[in-house]
Amino acid sequence: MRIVDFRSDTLTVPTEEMREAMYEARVGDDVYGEDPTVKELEEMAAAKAGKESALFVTSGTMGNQLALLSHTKRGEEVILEENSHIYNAEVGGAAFLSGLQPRPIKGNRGIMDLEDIKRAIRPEDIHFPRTGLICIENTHNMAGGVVIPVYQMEKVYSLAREHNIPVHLDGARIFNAAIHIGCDVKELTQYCDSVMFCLSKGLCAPVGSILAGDKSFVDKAKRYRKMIGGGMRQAGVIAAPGIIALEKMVDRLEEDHKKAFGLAAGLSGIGGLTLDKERVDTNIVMVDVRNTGCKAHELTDVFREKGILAVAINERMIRFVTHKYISEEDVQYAVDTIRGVLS
Ligand code: TLP
Repeated sequence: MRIVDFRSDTLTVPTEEMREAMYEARVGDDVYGEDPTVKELEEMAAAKAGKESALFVTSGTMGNQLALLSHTKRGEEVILEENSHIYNAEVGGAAFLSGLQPRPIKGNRGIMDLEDIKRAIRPEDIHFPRTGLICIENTHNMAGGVVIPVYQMEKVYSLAREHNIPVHLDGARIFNAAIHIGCDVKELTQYCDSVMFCLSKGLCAPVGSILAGDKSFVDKAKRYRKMIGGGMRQAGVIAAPGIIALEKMVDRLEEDHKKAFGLAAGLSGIGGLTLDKERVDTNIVMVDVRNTGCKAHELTDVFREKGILAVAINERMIRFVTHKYISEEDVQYAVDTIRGVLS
């Protein structure tokens, strides 16, 4: 059976070139700071993000959690969007690891209103926790791959600066955002103190993410990485495909966006499915299935039987993510199959 797997861009496997680079990678013990390939990746990643320094970490979750640990003190509050990955999908790590109290704000398609952020920043009072950090997610996953515009990033950053609060950017898919805007990724990352981005999603590396910021921040994060067991030895073998990811896989994200627009256009013509195809910014398509009379997971179960894999994110929404290993023909096949199921 033909399988088209839209569950996530994390499903991308390394390319042949990446596998060769893994085989040939020069390695050393990275805990001793002696792995040349990791160093090369970290230097390249810092330069791309326009930051002084960068750290190679095992996952996006680890990168975000190290950022929380490094920016804040226990008992502080972290302002974040209520559907953000850090708040919902990192196993409560903010509370468990950093001792933080989350202060979620309801966003509009993932975008937090500046006035809401202002109101959430705690004034000095013996009763209140201090606001230790503001997090932004760009692109916003659960809002449907929405791109947070540069001006919004700038506004949040200048507000945070007025209050001496650092800003962390969960940029798991920040290159998708930059490609959508048509800007260099630095235009976005200039408005944060730290950024995490993933090499293992649309960029196809098998593993790993980057956490970037100024040197003192990254030095701190490196100690925490060691503490939580993320100090890696001959990590050059997994850093090597990361270098190819940054060098060669960023521009092709545009293709994933085109496939997502195609998918959205196709699905929006099917009775019972609700989505605004104009609102698909990047490689994620969220479809509301309420009007089919079925629950999202019931539909994903039926789709699966037909070889179309997607994720039910709640009772009424299904998420489709496009990536390198889904072709335009696969998209058409999926649309036709889903139309067949629903008719
Ligand atoms: N997202 C995954 C799942 O965890 C939901 C996916 O399939 O989209 N920030 C954002 C915005 C993310 O979307 C993700 C992963 C992460 C952080 C965490 O990255 P990993 O999976 O490498 O820990």
